[in-house]
Amino acid sequence: MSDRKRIHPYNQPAGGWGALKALGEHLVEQGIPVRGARTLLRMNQPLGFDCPGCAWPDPKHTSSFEFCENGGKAVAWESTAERCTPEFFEAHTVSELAGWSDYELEMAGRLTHPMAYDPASDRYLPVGWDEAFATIGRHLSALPDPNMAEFYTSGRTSNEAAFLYQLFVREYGTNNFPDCSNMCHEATSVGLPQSLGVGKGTVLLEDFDTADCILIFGQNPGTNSPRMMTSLRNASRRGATILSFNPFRERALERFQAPQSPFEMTTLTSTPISRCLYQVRVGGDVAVVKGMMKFLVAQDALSPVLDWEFIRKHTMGIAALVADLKATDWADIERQSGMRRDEIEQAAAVYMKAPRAIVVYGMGITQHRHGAAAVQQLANLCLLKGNIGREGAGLCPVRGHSNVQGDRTVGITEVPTAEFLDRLQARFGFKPPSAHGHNVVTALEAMTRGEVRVFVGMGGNIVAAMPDWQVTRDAFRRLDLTVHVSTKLNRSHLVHGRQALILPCLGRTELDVQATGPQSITVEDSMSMVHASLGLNTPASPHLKSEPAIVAGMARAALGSRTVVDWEALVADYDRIRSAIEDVFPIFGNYNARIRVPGGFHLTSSARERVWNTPTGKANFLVFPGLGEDPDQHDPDVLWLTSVRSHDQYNTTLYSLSDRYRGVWGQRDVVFLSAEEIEKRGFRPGDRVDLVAVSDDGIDRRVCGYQLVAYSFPAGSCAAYYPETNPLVPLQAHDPMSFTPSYKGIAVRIVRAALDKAA
Ligand SMILES: Nc1nc2c(c(=O)[nH]1)N[C@H]1C(S)=C(S)[C@@H](COP(=O)(O)OP(=O)(O)OC[C@H]3O[C@@H](n4cnc5c(=O)[nH]c(N)nc54)[C@H](O)[C@@H]3O)O[C@H]1N2
Ligand SMILES: Nc1nc2c(c(=O)[nH]1)N[C@H]1C(S)=C(S)[C@@H](COP(=O)(O)OP(=O)(O)OC[C@H]3O[C@@H](n4cnc5c(=O)[nH]c(N)nc54)[C@H](O)[C@@H]3O)O[C@H]1N2
Ligand SMILES: [Mo]
Repeated sequence: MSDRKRIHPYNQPAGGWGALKALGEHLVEQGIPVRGARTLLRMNQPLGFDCPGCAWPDPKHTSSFEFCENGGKAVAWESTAERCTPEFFEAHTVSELAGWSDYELEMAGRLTHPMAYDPASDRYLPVGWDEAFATIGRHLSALPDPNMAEFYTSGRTSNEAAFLYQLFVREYGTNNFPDCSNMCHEATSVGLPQSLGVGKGTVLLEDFDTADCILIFGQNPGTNSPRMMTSLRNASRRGATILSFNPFRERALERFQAPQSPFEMTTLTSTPISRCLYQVRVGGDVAVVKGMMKFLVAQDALSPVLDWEFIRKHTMGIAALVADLKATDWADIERQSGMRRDEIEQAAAVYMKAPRAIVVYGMGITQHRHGAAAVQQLANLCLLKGNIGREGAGLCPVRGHSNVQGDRTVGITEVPTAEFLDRLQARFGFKPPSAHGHNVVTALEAMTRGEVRVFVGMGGNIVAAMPDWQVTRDAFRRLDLTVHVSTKLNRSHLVHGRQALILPCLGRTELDVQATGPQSITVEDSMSMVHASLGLNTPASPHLKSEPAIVAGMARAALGSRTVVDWEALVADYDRIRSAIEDVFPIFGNYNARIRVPGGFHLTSSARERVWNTPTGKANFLVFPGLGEDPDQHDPDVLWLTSVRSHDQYNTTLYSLSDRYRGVWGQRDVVFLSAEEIEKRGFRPGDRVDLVAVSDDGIDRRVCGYQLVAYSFPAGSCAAYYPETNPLVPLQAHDPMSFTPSYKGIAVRIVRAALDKAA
């Protein structure tokens, strides 16, 4: 936090000594230099807890200690020595806290007591658990229609808590499950089933050991899934070709120094990662992928390079795809992608020649108005070469939150299938609602229309994570009751309804003791491996409850005598929750036995087996007409802004104000763009500007006083940090298929700062 404000390039490789130093400093800042280090040794171990950071898998969860700077920061953040107590809330009104930065709010430490908002004093006051549950029960029972409540989930929630949560909410009577994945990989969950019949990836960690080529689109592994660097480094060292497509030359995509390698650490050497790093224009990926496929199809006409045996046996729609590619002009592809034809052909040739290829992608693909279509074009690219369902090959969406994928698997969805609802009814005996519920965008729209009275958040910080802050905030302030199950104080607690509750819960690292003894929970990683996690730290406060216990408390209070579920029994022993999950979802067969095997088990992905659960019974080539152009894009003054994570943040949580690899220190109000784009607009690097969103609804959306940073960045594009730039994203700017907000494709103009705060 102490970094002096400056822009100064960082020339070291990703990882290495810089990472060790940064984590050491972070443990000191959280007041746990020794205890924190000890806690880290239990991360991702057979009898330890699952890292609460990202969803990248571990080598069978049986490895010796694997250093990960950002996993370490996530753990230290949760195990901090700081406490946010009733005395803290006594000392600060909510209006005062609203003026604090997000960083300062979370630095208050772990929440220790359930708290209820008191309008008379404008403070949160301590409240007993029973009274808190009774308040929730009273509000929910009073609603004339259960669809007037929203039940949000953030992806750290365990399978057990998530399953109980959906059980409670469905017995209560709604499918309103806005979820963090609506802002994240929904484009995958919606796009891939149409292509491959399953909304998940098709690779396992071991596939990285035999892939000949790895393409990485719009994902920043060195920061957001640093343990992935081990796989990439090994692949690079054994000669696999890695190509990256990203507007930034992200350091970890260039070179990586493995903290695990005594040789690299002592000789200060590193491993090159990407053979080429293509600086694609923001939003230009559909064009790149179509260009690559156009090249493959053209080559195939000369001599076959596509996997025709696979295409004939397993797919539908090749003719329409080929026709669409033929009709697409190279000039348009070049303009939209920001890449030259020869570069795209070079990349395509590498992919063409590779016997086995993995296509990896992240938020740079999904968070666009055409996110689901972009995902489908990546699936097309894989299908052309038969790169699905064989060793060393496949599609690899890198999930975000450590259990966002598991939450979906166990029923957190606003669009449940009839089969799932039938099984739920058969197992529990109540009739769950079948009408589709709200996702985050439609929930907010309903809130804005005044159709929602109660919001319950199972983790997360939705008010900061959502687009269009003004609209979001107005909507939350209209509610009768807002409830947040949280570990730390955040913005969502301060933008509250008439009544508001903060319910503090145990974190992943902490011991969870219920009536039958200590409990473990389970999570599913990005590659569909399910394994147990056992917290061992003493809880941050004796007043915390586990997420499952909190769900049970809310359920009993809201459902009263009408519930058919024995909530006490389920919470007393999480094995019983897992048995219930298994009853509803047969893929979890033998759940309790299988998670006791170190490393856990794999939930099969049908596409990996080349079983296509699509309406056609085949994998589908899907055509996306056009290249994802946007109406405003031919206005030369408009820049396409992408909002990204710094190296020192976890979503809305900031660990510091610096971004080491990008050379930004002590500040976040910066915008990256090329020197040419700066000059073209009559500015100089270092000038302060306002970013003004371009939209046709007449609303002035702007963020002010941003410093221009000259950077190697594609023409027509710029980047700044999430969540500060969220006010710029109009709520209606989302993918029509998946409703994913267009966080990475925001049309903006830059204007001289109204208030020049340059110092
Ligand atoms: N330490 C840490 N770990 C995390 C998180 C965190 O915040 N901090 N968040 C977790 C979550 S919930 C998620 S979803 C993941 C997010 O992990 P990522 O998917 O890596 O997310 P971002 O950093 O938002 O953006 C990814 C990359 O996309 C690039 N990009 C931006 N726009 C475009 C574009 O139009 N095209 C292309 N090709 N690239 C583009 C950016 O430059 C960036 O390198 O990480 C998870 N892990
Ligand atoms: N502009 C822009 N906006 C974005 C994105 C972007 O790239 N750009 N990314 C989007 C993405 S990918 C995501 S996933 C969302 C993230 O949205 P969320 O998941 O809603 O946000 P987080 O910042 O992860 O939530 C942090 C809070 O979670 C609580 N918490 C932490 N651990 C636990 C726990 O174990 N249990 C409980 N109950 N609570 C806990 C703490 O109180 C903490 O303050 O943001 C989205 N918003
Ligand atoms: Mo995410």
